[in-house]
This record gives sequence, C-alpha cells and structure tokens, in this order.
Amino acid sequence: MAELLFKVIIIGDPTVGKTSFVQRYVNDSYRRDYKMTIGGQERFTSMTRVYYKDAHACIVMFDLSQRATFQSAVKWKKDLDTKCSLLDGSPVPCLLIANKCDLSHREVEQEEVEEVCREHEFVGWTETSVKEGLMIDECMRFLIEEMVNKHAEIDGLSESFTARRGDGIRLNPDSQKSTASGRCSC
Ligand SMILES: Nc1nc2c(ncn2[C@@H]2O[C@H](COP(=O)(O)OP(=O)(O)OP(=O)(O)O)[C@@H](O)[C@H]2O)c(=O)[nH]1
Ligand SMILES: [Mg+2]
Repeated sequence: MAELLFKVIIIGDPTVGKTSFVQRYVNDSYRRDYKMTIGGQERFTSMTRVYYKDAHACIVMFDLSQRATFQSAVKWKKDLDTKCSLLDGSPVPCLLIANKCDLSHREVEQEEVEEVCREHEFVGWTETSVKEGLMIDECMRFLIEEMVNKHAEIDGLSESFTARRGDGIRLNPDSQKSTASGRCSC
C-alpha cells in the first residue's frame, strides 16, 4: 500500500493551546506551564505564506474561556483561504476547535460556534480539552479521513484531465494543415 504524507497546520491566537495539542497528539503529554511559541506571527492574526504552503488540512483553534480568541478564529480562516488552497483550487479543509472545555468559565455558546462553522465553511467543529486528552485523536482521525478522500478526488481528477487532454488535442500534422488553410482568408 502506498504511503501518504500530509501536512496539517494549526493556527489561532496565543495561549489557546496549539502547542499543547501537538504535544498531546504526538507524545500524549501535557504541561501546565505556558511557554510561548517563538517564530510565528500569530500576534497579528496572520501567517506567512511559507507556513501555509502545501498544507493539506488546517486546524483553527480558539479558547472557549476567552471570547476574543473565538472572534479571531474567523480572521484566521480568512487569512488561510486568501493565502492557500489545494491543488484543484478548493479551500484547504479546516476544522474549528473549541479548546479548554474542561474549564467551567465559558465565554462562547455552542450555537455561536455552530453558526461560525457553517457560515465560514469549516469542515466541522468540536470541543476539546487538551488538558484532559478529550477528542484529540478523534480530531486528527477526522482530518486524516478528509485528506485521504480529497487526495483520492484530486488524484482521480488529474487522471481524467490527462485522459481528456489526450482525447481532445490531436497532434496530427495533416489535420492541422487543413484547418489552417481552411481558416485563412488571404
Ligand atoms: N485548562 C486548560 N488549559 C489548557 C488546555 N490546553 C492548553 N492549556 C494551557 O494553556 C496554556 C497555553 O497553551 P499553549 O499550548 O502553549 O498555547 P499556544 O496556542 O501554543 O500559545 P502560543 O505559542 O503563544 O501561540 C498552557 O498553560 C497550557 O497548559 C486545555 O485544554 N485546558
Ligand atoms: Mg505555542
């Protein structure tokens, strides 16, 4: 069976839990203390094209206990869509994650998240708790399925493009000559 390599990016405001998510998924570990990730430009709700380049899927994360991070989620999605798309021109599948659902203090209602998810064409959304390890694997499994399906679709598409190209253009010197002389009025 062929091996597939996918690039998944994760964006969102500072402190929402992006690094923690990756650590939890990759190492099943969690740190309570916060160490700011250096090197991104996420303080401006925008990333360079280089970071987005060739991404197959994306996670936009916000913190359920900080409303401002939810408002930024839409900006992050727009930033992604203006800078990056899949090979067939369609938007990069993007999952909206409402993290820190273990906290009792909440500033965002589920209905609002649902609406933003629908309006801004996320492929889905879910609450997670990276701290408790809730829904992390499920998120990644969902995205992997999306990427594999999309990959098959695009692959199929490029095959049919090739077939059509072969059918449509005939490099027959005789037919080219006759068309040219037929069209020429001088
Ligand atoms: N209660 C709770 N805290 C969390 C959760 N996920 C992350 N945190 C905490 O939130 C803080 C920030 O987490 P990070 O993963 O560093 O956040 P980040 O999004 O990578 O932040 P930047 O690197 O600044 O962009 C840390 O103190 C984490 O321990 C969660 O699900 N629940
Ligand atoms: Mg970080």
